[in-house]
Parts: sequence; C-alpha cells; structure tokens
Amino acid sequence: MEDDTIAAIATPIGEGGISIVRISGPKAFEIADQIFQPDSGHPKPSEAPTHTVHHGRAVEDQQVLDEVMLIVMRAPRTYTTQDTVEITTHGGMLVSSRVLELALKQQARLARPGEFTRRAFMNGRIDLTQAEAVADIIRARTDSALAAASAQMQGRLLDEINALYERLTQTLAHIEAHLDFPDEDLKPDDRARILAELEEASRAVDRLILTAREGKILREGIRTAIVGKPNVGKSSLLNLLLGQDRAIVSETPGTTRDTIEELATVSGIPLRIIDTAGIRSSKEAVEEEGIRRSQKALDQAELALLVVDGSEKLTPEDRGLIERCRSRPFIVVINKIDIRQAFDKAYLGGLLSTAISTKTGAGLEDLKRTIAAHVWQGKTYESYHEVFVNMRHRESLALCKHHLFETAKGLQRKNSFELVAVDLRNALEALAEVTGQTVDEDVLDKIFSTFCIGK
Ligand SMILES: Nc1nc2c(ncn2[C@@H]2O[C@H](COP(=O)(O)OP(=O)(O)OP(=O)(O)O)[C@@H](O)[C@H]2O)c(=O)[nH]1
Ligand SMILES: [Mg+2]
Repeated sequence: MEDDTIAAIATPIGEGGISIVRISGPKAFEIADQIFQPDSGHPKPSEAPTHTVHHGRAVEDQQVLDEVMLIVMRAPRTYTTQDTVEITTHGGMLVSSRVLELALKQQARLARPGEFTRRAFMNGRIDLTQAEAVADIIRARTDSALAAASAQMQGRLLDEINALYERLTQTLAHIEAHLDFPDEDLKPDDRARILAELEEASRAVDRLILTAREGKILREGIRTAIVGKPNVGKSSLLNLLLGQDRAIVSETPGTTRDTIEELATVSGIPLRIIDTAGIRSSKEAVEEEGIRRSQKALDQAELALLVVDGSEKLTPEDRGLIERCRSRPFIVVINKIDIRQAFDKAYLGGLLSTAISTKTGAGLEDLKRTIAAHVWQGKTYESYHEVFVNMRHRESLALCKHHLFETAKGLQRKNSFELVAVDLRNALEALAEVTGQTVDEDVLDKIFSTFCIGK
C-alpha cells in the first residue's frame, strides 16, 4: 500500500461548470479538514460518514476561496481503495488550481498521470486489463470503441484470461504429479489428454490474438488517405464523410495544397481521414510540396480511397495512381455520378470500387458499407461488444503460445517432466502478464504515463 496521499485536478483545465479536485491516501481526511469549512453544525470531513456529500467553503487563512461540495469516501470502497475526498469547485482556470495548491501545502503530493488508477490496480481492486480499459474509455471516439472498452472494464478479458490460467494450472498439476516418478513413462491416454488440453488452450490464445487487429482499429482508428488527380472531388468526399464543410472545394484544380487530417466515424469505425492535394506533375513549388505530402500520406495509409471523376475517361494519371495504390488496401471511388458518365468501369476489373456523387450524396451508404465490409472483414458492427486485445496483450499472448508449443513438443519428444513443467510455467507467466499478475515496473510506468493526471 502506498502510504503517501496524492492530489490532482480530475477535470480538464479550462472554462466549465465545475472542476473536481481529488485527494486520495491515508491523510485525505486530515488534509480536507484543513482546507474545508463545513456549514455550521455539520461534521468536518474526518468525522463525516462514508459516501456522503457536504456543502461548505474552501478556505485559506480564514479567507474563502470558493463555495464547494465535498464528497467523503472511506477505504476500501473507493476508486483507489484508499480514503478519498473529492472537492467540487466552480469551473475555470483558477479556483480548482487554488484548492489543489491548498492540498499540496498540507501533506498531499501532486499525483502522477494515472496514479489514482495505478493505486486501484496495485491495491487489487482492478487488474491491468481493466486499468487499461479506463484509458480506452476516456479515449473512445466511437460507440463501438466505447462498447469494447466497457466490456473490458467489466472484466470480460480478465475472465477469459483467468479461465485459461485456471485450466493450464490444472494441466501443470497433472504433469507435476509425475515429477516424483521420473522413470515412469506417461500412460498414452494421459499424454493424449494433456496434449489435447494444451491444444485447446493454444486455440483459445489464438482466438484472442486474432482480436488484436480489430482492437487496434477501435483504439487508434484507420489511417485513410483520400487520393486522386486534381478536381475529382477529394475534398468534397472528406466533407461528405465528416458531415461538415471542413475543406475548401472549388472548380479550380489544385485547390487543396496541404494535407488535412480529420476523424470521421463510418459504421462504427474511426477513420483518420487525410484529404490530400491532387496528384499531377507540377512545376510550382508549393503545389509540388503538397503533392510530395500527398504521396507520403498515401505511403503511410492503411486504407486509400482513390477518387476518380466518373464524367471523364480514365487518364494515364488515374492508371498510374491505381498502380501506386496496389501495395495497400484501397477502394476506387467513382465520383460525380450525378452527371453524364464517360468512365470505363471495365478497366477496374476485380478492384473494389463504388460509385458516388458527393454533390447529391447518392451512393454514400454504399461507400460506407464497402468500407465497413472491408475493415471488419464480413463481421457486423453488432458483434463488437466483445473484448479486443491491445498490442501489449498480444505480445504476451504470443509468448504464451510459443511456450505452449514448446510444452507440447517436449511431451511428444518425451523430454523429462521437469523440463516440460518449466515450459508450461513459462506459458502461465506470459498469460499472467496480461492481467498484470506478474509485470515489470517499467511496463506499468509505460502504461500509466499515457493516462491523464487526476485519473
Ligand atoms: N457534378 C458534380 N460535381 C462535383 C462532385 N463532387 C465534386 N464536384 C465538383 O468538382 C470540383 C472539385 O471538387 P473538390 O472537392 O475541390 O476536388 P478535389 O479533388 O479536392 O480537388 P483538388 O483539391 O484541387 O485536388 C468542385 O467544383 C466540386 O463542386 C459531384 O459529385 N458531382
Ligand atoms: Mg481538394
């Protein structure tokens, strides 16, 4: 248990209705007594019952700083499991900072990023996957990302890992039962049963590893570049997907000079859309630089939307762009279908394509469906209330899988039970990294450093 008391502002700094200063640790109430003056006849924080709200004033040297509400939460039923006080002040840049300073002048220390959540983890109230889910919830930009984060927060991943851990511990016990009789060989039945158990565990690990792809998409979004020749309607497409006039649209080719990045949600998928300058050969320095950036955006894109003008014949430039796109997933968006078409679709052959008018909005649903089908690879949005592992989980799971494989190999080769047990223990340890049962301090530092202060 951490024995110092930490404090921080838990709300974003800036103008707003209220701000909250959070204080947690053994001296939380002692500190609150010093800075909070309850209404007359009401108890001071250290004497108030748990989970109660109190009206009063934040005071410094008898001077009233603000009229505040104070919540008393006694250990262990608190976010950190330690004594906790939350002081709600008026919003704005100053009041909460002043109240925080008061707490720091008493015996509180400024909390590091994520330190409240880290305490919740260290004190065993939540596991590491739930702590990570807290950050995912805060960062979620789409309903599907939130649903997945919330499932993880509720312990869905933890439960799966625990069940797996439990089963493998039993398998280990079966193997260890033979340690005392090293010269006796396993009965063929026993060997087959243990191998089957390992096989099943390995499949379960695989299933989790496979969710990492969607997990990354939900957490980070997909880098999506809109590319094409000048004037085909790239910026119009960005605006349509965003539902707002973000980029300048004009009939002059070469309107967009610099890349623009915005987040849009398409069928529950966070797309980090980058509108780019139209690609053509140019002698003009600014445009040339813009085109260089377009090419860079395309190179870094995980998905490209290649826009072509349906009212024109496909040009060598279009063909060149199609070739450039081939090294990544891309969708050809045939734009301007509201006017006479001259485009020869046959050239596209088996390429993924969809027709649209960014002017009338016709074909937008089709485009969204095409994107979603491509990204979720046939699964539906509704199924996205499950857990999706992150990159850290995936690494540990891959390690676990490797050790499971070694365990099975050892058994098949009739290695000593001693060695086989070592492999299986390694597999268990890798699994335990996911939930943080065994985890390095460095890893914790890395995870919690990405949190905000006050969380
Ligand atoms: N008829 C019709 N015109 C469109 C459509 N989409 C875009 N336009 C017009 O095409 C012109 C170019 O549109 P932009 O969105 O600026 O094209 P862009 O690809 O971003 O062009 P650059 O930034 O210059 O590369 C504008 O005059 C638009 O009004 C469409 O679906 N139908
Ligand atoms: Mg443009």
